[in-house]
Amino acid sequence: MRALLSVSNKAGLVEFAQGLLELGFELVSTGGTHKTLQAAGLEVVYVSEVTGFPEILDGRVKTLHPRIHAGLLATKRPAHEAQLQAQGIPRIDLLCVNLYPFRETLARGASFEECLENIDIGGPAMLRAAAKNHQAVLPVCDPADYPEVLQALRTGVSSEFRRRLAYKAFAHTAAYDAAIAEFLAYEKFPQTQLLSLERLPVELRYGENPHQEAALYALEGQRGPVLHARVLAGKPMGFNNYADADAAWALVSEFELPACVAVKHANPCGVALADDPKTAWERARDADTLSVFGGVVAFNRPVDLETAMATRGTFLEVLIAPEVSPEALEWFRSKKPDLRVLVAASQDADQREVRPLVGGFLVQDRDKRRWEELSLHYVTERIPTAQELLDLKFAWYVGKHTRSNNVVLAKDGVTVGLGTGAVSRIWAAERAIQNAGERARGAVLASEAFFPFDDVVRAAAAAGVTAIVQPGGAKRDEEVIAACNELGVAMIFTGSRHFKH
Ligand code: 93A
Repeated sequence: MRALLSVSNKAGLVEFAQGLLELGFELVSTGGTHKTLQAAGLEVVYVSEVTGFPEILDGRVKTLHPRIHAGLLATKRPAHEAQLQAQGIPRIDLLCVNLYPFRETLARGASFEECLENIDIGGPAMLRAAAKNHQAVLPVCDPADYPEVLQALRTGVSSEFRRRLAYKAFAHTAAYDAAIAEFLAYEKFPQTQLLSLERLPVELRYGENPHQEAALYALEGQRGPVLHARVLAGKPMGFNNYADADAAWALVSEFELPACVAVKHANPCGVALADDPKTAWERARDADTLSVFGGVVAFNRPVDLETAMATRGTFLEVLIAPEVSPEALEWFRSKKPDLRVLVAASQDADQREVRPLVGGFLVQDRDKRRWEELSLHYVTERIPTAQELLDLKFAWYVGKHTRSNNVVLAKDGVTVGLGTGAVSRIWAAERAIQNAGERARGAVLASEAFFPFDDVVRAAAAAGVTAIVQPGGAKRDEEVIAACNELGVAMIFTGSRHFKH
């Protein structure tokens, strides 16, 4: 058996090569890779000995040779075997390649010439050949896979494993080429905007509705905490599950205190802070016991058995958390076998999000603005109390993650009334107030965009709301402030709008 190794990223290379040697592989490799392996004292053949041709043009031509590509593309069919024999071409059984660091070179602001030089030609050609011929050649392109590949070689390589490696290789070269194309197309485009799509190997049964087909794509270079989350239990994830889990995770990730967010149809229906996740869940559930049914819940703290058991009696589609204890997982598996239990990484790394259009999508930076970054203006005679201020901050975060127009009523770290996705602001407010009922008394109100008139202030004050946060900046701000002063309501302007459509 023979392995060809040609890698830019030399991480884990020596251990991997050592493992291959122990399995009886003969190793062939290119200049730098060869040097690294030889320096580690491993036996390795230089690629020129196979091609009978030197590396030329500063390494631009090293493996681009029929003796390499025939070794990669030959199937196990007798005719192919005979042709290899006739030409004295060695068969390659495993190809380990990772590509010139094009994106990294671009990202560090290198010159145009240097970026061009870092476009790998030979690497993708070999990787694509091996991936096409994965029934005969194992294509390995990610150092993270080395241990699993060695393990598979020791215990037997399944056809599923071969296919997964082939998928990865083509996804990798496709994203690589897309980044190059984008680099050439948009000379003035900020480098950080480079976008490549990768389709994930997740089979969605259908889209938003059963008669729609759907697929899951990731933006390369983004961590996509929900689309890359680990599904530990329950039914397979569906289109709406992903959408709602994403919305819930984005909101719950905003809070420093233990929090629980319940989401229905991409909007929060109950959000609460507490000293522990179990209480946070109970408060979020009780915020709107009707809507939480069939919802998606997110926690920003590990879910333990106590918290898990507190979900008894509420039908939930998805639960997502940074961690789920083994006992909690066991409980979910036996008592709520359909519940999809997800563990996700933190949200912070991601910069981009997309919004759907028919036939395409809009891309934008995520709205990462935090309360601490706002320049708050206390515009009324009365200023909010310390408790009101805490609730205003809480309500503001909820509003930031709720479909526009929205109005959020909150009290003591729990949402008491939510008006979401309304086409006019007063309707959002009326819905929130109606939702809250008696609980509006002593609550605070957040609005993600300004008030065009003083009607929201008057309706809120009549229901017992005592403090308001909104961006300000409307033509009639003076009237709105005057209404607050007349009614004894404290109001803060943030100067920052948070539409979400
Ligand atoms: O310049 S290339 O496009 N021409 C080639 O023939 C070729 N063969 C392998 N780049 C080529 N490679 C790439 O060299 C591999 O994809 C890998 O990234 C790198 C490893 O080079 P070295 O072993 O010299 O460090």
